[in-house]
Amino acid sequence: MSQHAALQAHFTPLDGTAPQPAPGRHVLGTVAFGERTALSLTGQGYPELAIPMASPGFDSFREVWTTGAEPVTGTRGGLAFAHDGEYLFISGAIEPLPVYGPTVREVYEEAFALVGELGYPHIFRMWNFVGGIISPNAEGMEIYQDFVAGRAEAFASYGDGTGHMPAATGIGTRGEGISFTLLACREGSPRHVENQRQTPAYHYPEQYGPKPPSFARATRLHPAGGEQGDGALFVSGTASILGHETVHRGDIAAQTDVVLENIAELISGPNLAAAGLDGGHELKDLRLVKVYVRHEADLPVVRERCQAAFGPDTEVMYMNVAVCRDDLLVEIEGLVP
Ligand code: 3HB
Repeated sequence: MSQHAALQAHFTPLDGTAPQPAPGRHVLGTVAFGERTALSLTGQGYPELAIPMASPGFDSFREVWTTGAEPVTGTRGGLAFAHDGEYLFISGAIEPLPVYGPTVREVYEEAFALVGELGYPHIFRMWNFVGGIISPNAEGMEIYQDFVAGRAEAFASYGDGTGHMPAATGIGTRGEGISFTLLACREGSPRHVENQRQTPAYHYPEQYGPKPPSFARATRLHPAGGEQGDGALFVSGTASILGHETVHRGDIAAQTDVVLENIAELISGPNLAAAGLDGGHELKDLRLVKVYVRHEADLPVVRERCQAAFGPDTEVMYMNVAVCRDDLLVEIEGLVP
């Protein structure tokens, strides 16, 4: 993130040792992409969400969010949180259920209520980890659609609708149950960005499910007191979708190229200008990239294309999990600091 921003993130190995923040930095929260499923306040006080996303040949790692101020931490219901006066980190976990919608609605509403109560009204990034994402629930509905419906109901009572939907990822895991992490701020102002190549997800037609997914393609965080271009640009999970349709079914190389082109367009000057934002970026500016690959055997092709597209300073982690449509083979997210 920019030198003005107090919020930063990095990846560390998942080797059992606690992350050591740099002098003057404090851990706000972590996400462990490993073998376990758990949500807890660690011995050091901050929340850690553990998600089963690791597998042989792919990466396991911890994502560590740090700030410049000492955080206050706590738990409430199924939520664990930490906040530092400007940034709030919340993680939540829902155990495996036959049907998720009503519980997703309840737990996300709890999280949105906490955002309000603690005084961090602007959610700027969410990650949703959905076990069995394209499997049916006990009523035969795809679990992703079940999840999306519950989340949409929760979002209906948060803010005033589309303008407040943050950048997000909605991705499969190698376990069961649903968990999430959100980041919100007090004084800063997030600006949500759509992609001129893609239909806004919240306007998807009904063929994909009864409710459209509640997220923006990207969010730029304008930190309190900063200049417009100071804030990080958070890029949502991006797939091989043009308009609202999956393109290049069954062709991993072509899907990866479309994903990279979609992100390149999303973060480009002209696309940001269409959202009223200044600046413009290239793929090599991305950091903290996560690449979700549906089929294990596709990893070499995806890796080769990503290595060619990203810069030498781009950290890239690969995971072998399902994506939210059964014809999507790869999804990529990241941020521009
Ligand atoms: C979501 O439903 O939050 C979501 C799903 C995706 C990509 C990004 C966000 O496949």
